[in-house]
Amino acid sequence: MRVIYSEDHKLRDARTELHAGQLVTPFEAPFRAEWILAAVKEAGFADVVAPDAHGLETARKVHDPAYLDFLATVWDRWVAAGFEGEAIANSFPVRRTSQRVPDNIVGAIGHYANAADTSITKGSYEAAIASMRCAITGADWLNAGNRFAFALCRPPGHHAGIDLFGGYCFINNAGVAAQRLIDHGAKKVAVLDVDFHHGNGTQDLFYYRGDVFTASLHGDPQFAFPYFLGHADEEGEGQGTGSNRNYPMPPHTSWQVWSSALADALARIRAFGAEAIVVALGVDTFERDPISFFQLKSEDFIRMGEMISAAGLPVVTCMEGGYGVPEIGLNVANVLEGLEA
Ligand code: OKP
Ligand code: ZN
Repeated sequence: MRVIYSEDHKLRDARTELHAGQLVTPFEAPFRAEWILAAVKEAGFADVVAPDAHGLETARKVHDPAYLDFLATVWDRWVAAGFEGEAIANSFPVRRTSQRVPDNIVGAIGHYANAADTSITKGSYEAAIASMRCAITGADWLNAGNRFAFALCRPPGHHAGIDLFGGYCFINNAGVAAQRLIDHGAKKVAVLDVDFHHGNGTQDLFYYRGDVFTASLHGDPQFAFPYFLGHADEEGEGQGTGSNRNYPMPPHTSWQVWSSALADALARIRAFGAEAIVVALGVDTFERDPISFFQLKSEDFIRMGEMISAAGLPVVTCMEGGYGVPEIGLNVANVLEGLEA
């Protein structure tokens, strides 16, 4: 298992998250990656490397280039407007509104936001680029003929859509990794999203494409973020018809129920003909995660890795969510151990 990690994740260190009507210290904070790295090393995964210095070529194939330009410049534009707080979207193009991009930075940030929970700060873009580079470097480890890589991505990516940020995500790392595998010759790949939250961004990237199968196991959007996508009847459209699968599950879902959804997703990934799996790994399915409502226990994450490994495909794992509790590191290490078992 090659582990890819960049110190530059620390550049993403917001002071504020709009949560429950207050500006709180963000759940998605630098300690997460530090705890996960420490636990992964502690578990014996010692092959830790820095990512290669990739540009935006791959990201431009899954994101709107104008959106990537927005991400690169939003902080400077916010500061130039004279604002002193962090950049938070508060006005959105919703039903029956124009979808043209406003010149004004407050309008532009609303245009590109899918949630107001993600304050943009100095360094957020640079950290997102470093995170994306970890994912590409992980994909390239598979392209070189290896079976397993773990991209310790931070900030996460699976809520980032074609031209949308939010849910703590800016660039869709798992989506970029999938594109990288395709660009290096894979005909078909799968993104398997086991984060507690629906991978709405990843679904958006590939919804009309037949070369990337997307599957997501998550809290039912009737009750959980991202609320507006993730239902079981979203199956892909056009060339992508049948290439998206959602497994929304209710509060208190335990390993027994969750793992049967995983088994179904893996069977469909095999039937699709995927040559590799990109796992969007959130460990916020853990029973004590502070913002989620599933009931997985630490030992369940070993079984999760074993089940994914049994599909017999190369696997690049990209870090997504998992918050607050010390067990996030152990739970990630358990998945990696299960993969290699
Ligand atoms: C990102 B990932 C807490 C709930 C609203 C959205 C959660 C984003 C989760 N304020 N924030 O999928 O773990
Ligand atoms: Zn999550």
